[in-house]
Amino acid sequence: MAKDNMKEISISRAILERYHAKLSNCIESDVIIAGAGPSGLVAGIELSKAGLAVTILEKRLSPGGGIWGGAIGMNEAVVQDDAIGLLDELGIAHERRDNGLHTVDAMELASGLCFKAIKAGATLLNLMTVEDVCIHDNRVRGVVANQTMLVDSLPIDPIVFSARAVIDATGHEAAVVQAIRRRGLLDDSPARNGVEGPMNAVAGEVFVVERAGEVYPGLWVTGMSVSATFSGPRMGPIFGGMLLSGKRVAQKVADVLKKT
Ligand code: 48F
Repeated sequence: MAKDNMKEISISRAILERYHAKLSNCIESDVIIAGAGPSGLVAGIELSKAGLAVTILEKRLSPGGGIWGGAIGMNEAVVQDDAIGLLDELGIAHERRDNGLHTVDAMELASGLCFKAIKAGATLLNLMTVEDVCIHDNRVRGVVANQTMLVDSLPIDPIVFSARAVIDATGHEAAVVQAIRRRGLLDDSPARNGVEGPMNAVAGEVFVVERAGEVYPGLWVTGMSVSATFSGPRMGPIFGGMLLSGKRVAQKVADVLKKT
């Protein structure tokens, strides 16, 4: 066989073998995080640093969620004082503004969080859409996921990623919570009807941190999924609450998993 041809075969084989090893390894994790936006990535960093095996499943090609576009496509993110310690820990630069606010280059924030999550030990799979949840003995035990390109296009079955804990970090979609809610399994009071409230940046930022937590045995919410689940306010282009919500949920999940 020609030498060039041999090299092409090696390139393809290297990708196939490495990807499948990675995939096979994360079929069973300590924690599955659905969605790689700011809250999911911070949760992934913190839980990996705590020594847990973390898999992050992201439906899009690029992880980073709503960070990349800043606001109306202007790629600066705003972060408040409370979350600056976290940015410093991660080595992400920021510039002070008035009113306790800082700007961060959105490209640096998105790529920095992805980089840190992987360096901390998390496995990040893109193009993987979480479409359902696994429940055994009234506890979430994993998620059902399919390649994004196949979802709604071909009748091809998904696979299951199992875990001791699942975090819904899918943003406004709250995809894992919705999978439970549509079966009537969520304890739904009128205040938890899944419709986000109108914009209130200050209240919203507090809400996503305070209410980040377990919503069903084995299932936690963080970031905008918190607002979508508990009908909290929208909050627009400010990201500190998302980062702190990811940190808070990671602490809660780590506490529970370390005890079990
Ligand atoms: O939307 P996203 O950035 O969520 P977040 O971490 O942060 C919200 C902020 O970006 C922004 C804000 C509030 O106004 O400041 O909205 O709560 O990231 C969610 C990620 O989840 C992915 C989606 O592509 C995005 O990268 N995602 C959504 N649905 C699924 C999913 C799904 N079914 N499976 C896998 N990933």
